[in-house]
Amino acid sequence: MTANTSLQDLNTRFAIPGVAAIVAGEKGLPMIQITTPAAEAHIYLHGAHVAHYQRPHEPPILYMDKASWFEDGKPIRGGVPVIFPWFGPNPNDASLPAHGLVRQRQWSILSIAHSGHDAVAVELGFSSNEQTRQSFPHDFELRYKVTVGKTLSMALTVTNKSDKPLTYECALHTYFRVGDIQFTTVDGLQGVSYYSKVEGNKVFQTGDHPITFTAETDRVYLNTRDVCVIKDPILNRRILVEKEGSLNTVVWNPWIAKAKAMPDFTDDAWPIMLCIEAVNSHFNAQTIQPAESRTMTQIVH
Ligand code: TA6
Repeated sequence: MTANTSLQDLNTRFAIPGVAAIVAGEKGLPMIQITTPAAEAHIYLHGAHVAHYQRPHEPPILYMDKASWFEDGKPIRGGVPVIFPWFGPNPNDASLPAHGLVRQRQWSILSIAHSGHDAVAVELGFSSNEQTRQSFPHDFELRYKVTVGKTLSMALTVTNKSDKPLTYECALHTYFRVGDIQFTTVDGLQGVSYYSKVEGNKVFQTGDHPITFTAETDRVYLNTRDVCVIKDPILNRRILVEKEGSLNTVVWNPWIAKAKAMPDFTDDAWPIMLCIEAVNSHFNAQTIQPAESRTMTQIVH
């Protein structure tokens, strides 16, 4: 079966004329192109990766690096990486990819449908298989519902398909486009404790002021359900980042040295991106019983 045939087949089954089409994206990877009066979006089947989200008369909301890989077996740098079943390096095997197994694998389209006024809901699926069981010996099913409209809503549901409890970490590792990180602030995490990965994982308590950025910032905020507000005076906008079913929020900017050290990250791009991530990791890893499902959602306003 050729790539075009499979695109043809996917469009026959899921396309909505003038609203949703499956096309060849970067490096020919299949991509769902969503166009509505409220917003446009691109979702790659590779990693179920939301790569683009933009509303009329506004710069893109998500950051996508020009140097990003778009290749099987490699993560896309930007947009919304879907992280499961471990966050960061694998605790037992450093040779395994950071941030889990599913962001580098092809997901299936389950449905594409209108959702309310001016929105479109795309549902994608991924299930455990022989390959995933080699590095994560559990049976699971993932459902990822992305709703594109005036807001961008992303809901990741994990179902335990085995006969024993399933413990996992997960994250929606969202890269936002900002005008200049040096003038950007983040409100909403005042008073929340965090540990800083660039300060020896020491724990700090945020004061009653917004977060500002003057160096590499890589923080895991603990036990917080708070809404974050990215205040961007350069692009003259505020982005509200709401979440449900997540107890950690990660705030990350690589700054100068780390940006240079990443081959798939443009050296001088660190000022125009900021990650605000909905996460369940470490002490907030999730455990679900056989046949149980659990959902984590991030909503970008
Ligand atoms: O979420 C922040 C973080 O864990 C950072 O430590 C940094 O490694 C970032 O993710 C990027 O990870 P990646 O595997 O996408 O290069």
